[in-house]
Amino acid sequence: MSDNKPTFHHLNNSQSQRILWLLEELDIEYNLILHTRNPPTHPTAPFQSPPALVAVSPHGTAPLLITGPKDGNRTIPESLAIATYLIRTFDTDDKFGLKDGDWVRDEVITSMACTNLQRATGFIMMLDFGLIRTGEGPMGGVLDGPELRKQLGSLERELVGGPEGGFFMGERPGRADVILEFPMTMVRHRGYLDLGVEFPRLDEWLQRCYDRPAYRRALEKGNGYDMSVFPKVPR
Ligand SMILES: N[C@@H](CCC(=O)N[C@@H](CS)C(=O)NCC(=O)O)C(=O)O
Repeated sequence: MSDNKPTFHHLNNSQSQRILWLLEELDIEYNLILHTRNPPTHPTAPFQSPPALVAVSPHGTAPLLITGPKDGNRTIPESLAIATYLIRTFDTDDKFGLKDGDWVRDEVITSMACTNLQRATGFIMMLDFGLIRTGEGPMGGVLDGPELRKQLGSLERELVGGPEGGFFMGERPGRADVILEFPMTMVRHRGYLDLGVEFPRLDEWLQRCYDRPAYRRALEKGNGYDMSVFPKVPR
């Protein structure tokens, strides 16, 4: 391990928090570089990545992982690619089940998180941040609310019908749980709907993630994770 220690570039109030959680769940050594978003008063790039992150990241975004020398000091952007690399490289006991566990289920739920759920939360985020207007045309009313509820309904059914233990992948979080944490935190922090009332099993699942000792350590090591800091534009 000592010859293959990765370096993780993290950005506050961002989806890279879930990778910090994964690093802690894996219980490996890593170098951590904390970046802070530009201030809201920045003339051209408010809340965006600061110059030090832009300088190292091919897409100017976090999360970003630089592998250890054994793996060629390779730069890996993209949450899912980083998560898969970390698990394949360091989960030697197959705790995440990507080798001999139900990796097909993990792939399906990860895909739900990264495609339909991401699209639903992304659309509401654009309304929320005032980037687009809503209610115009028949699809406006579908995407603004019903679509998110449909995706969360599918996920809740997967959770309830899945293996026992409280996480999507059973008794401990899998890659799918880690990837889902961010869109679900967006729903909770930005108040897109009341998870506890509408999707109580998902709400309990999210709390279970937050209660993991590794999750708490990741919060302590990071530099803030509050997705409500971005201004809400009234509609
Ligand atoms: N598809 C990428 C998205 C990464 C991304 O957009 N990260 C945001 C934080 S949530 C970011 O770095 N924003 C700052 C910027 O774009 O300048 C992933 O899954 O990791």
